[in-house]
Amino acid sequence: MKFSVVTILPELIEPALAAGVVGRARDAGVITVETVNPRDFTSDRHRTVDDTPYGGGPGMVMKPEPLLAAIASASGGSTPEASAADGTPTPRAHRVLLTPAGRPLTQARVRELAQRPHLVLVCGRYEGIDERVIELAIDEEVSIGDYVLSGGELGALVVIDACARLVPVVLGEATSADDESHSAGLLEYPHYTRPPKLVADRDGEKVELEVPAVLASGNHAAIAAWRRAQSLQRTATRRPDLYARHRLTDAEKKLAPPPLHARTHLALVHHPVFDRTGKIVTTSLTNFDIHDLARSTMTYGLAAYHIVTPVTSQREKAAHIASLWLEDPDTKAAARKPPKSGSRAGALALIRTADAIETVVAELTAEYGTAPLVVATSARSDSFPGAPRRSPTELLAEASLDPAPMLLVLGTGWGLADHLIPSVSRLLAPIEGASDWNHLSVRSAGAILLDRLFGRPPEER
Ligand code: 4GY
Repeated sequence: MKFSVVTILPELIEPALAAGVVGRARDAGVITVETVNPRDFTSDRHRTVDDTPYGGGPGMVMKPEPLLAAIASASGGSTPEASAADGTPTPRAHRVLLTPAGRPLTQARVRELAQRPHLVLVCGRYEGIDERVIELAIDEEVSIGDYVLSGGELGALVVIDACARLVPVVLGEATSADDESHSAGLLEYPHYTRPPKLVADRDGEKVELEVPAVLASGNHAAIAAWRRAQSLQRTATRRPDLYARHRLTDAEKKLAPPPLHARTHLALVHHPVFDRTGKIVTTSLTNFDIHDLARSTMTYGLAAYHIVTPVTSQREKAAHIASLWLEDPDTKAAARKPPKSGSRAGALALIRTADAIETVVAELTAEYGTAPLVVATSARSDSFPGAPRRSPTELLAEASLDPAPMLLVLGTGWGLADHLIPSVSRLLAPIEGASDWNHLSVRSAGAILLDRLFGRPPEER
């Protein structure tokens, strides 16, 4: 594979490619790197490559003519394909400009670029290059990240390094590059080597760090499973964006706990909540809230819906409304195949009542053998000051791999009395629209939230 770097600072390129894997690939002739300097394509006495910007503003712009000539010289040929007439296949190189305005470089894009026999990497300097050069002589703009460098050279080096390690070598063992492709889209598992017990100093304190026992067990299946689980866990916590896009394989599903929706419980809290004046009150049940949130609970496949009120007669009323709803033939038919048969018949366990949120927490702890992750929702961003904020994606990433149940707590009235609900350990960011009038009904907010967490995106239907 050949790389031609178009740059007015060729001295930046050479030394960075002399050592390591890339250096050896060059020595072996697997890749070749040349530099082409636009300054060598000037005709004035000062070898000028820049000029002032039209329209004014700071800095200079790279002149089109020397740059165009350098790119043409580096690329060979002037047509994208070989001319079929003489039959000699000499297609022009693929011409890439390094710029923060380009398509983000990913491993998938690197794999595509590495298929090309010849890449021309064009490096801008100053404030930028004349736009017409891009129009005339650039096939693709690539960005190595959302920051601004003083020139494209470091970007070109990144592209060369990432491509070079994928180019198959003629001699020697296969690189570890293909090992990564089957964990594509996930972060790597942690690596260890000897010694098995590392004695070291951490901030003046002597510590002993051991290698995870499974890695020395000789059990290859167990090692592979551990590594895959580590990959999944790291990706979920460090890169929720990558994790959200990852489709779990059947093997990975076995490593992961049951789907989060099936162990998520919804609680509608009538006490302790605020009234409009900030006083702690107990609100009354409303028929709409019970019905609509029950429907949402069912639609999104949650484990149960808990109606929380300290008033005994209100709990009885809730149980009555629930029984009517569950007796409805349509509801019955849908509820006959509950996601997982729990302790009681699935459908009847769908709507439950409790005197306090702590009671629900205790029930779930007993049922699952582990305490639930209690997540509050609030229209006010200053409530639950001690609980870390989570976006739905972050919450999914965090809760999906942990086998504990999740309890989503919705408040009635003017919101949950945060200081009286200490079991809450996460806060979902408020649901906001474009206006600053923010008074969604609890059943609307609940439905939106469930869709953000568990709704299948339209493109997957
Ligand atoms: N980010 N990814 C990047 C860059 C420097 C002014 C145009 C980046 O790839 N290249 O920051 N390049 C600028 C400097 C001219 C290129």
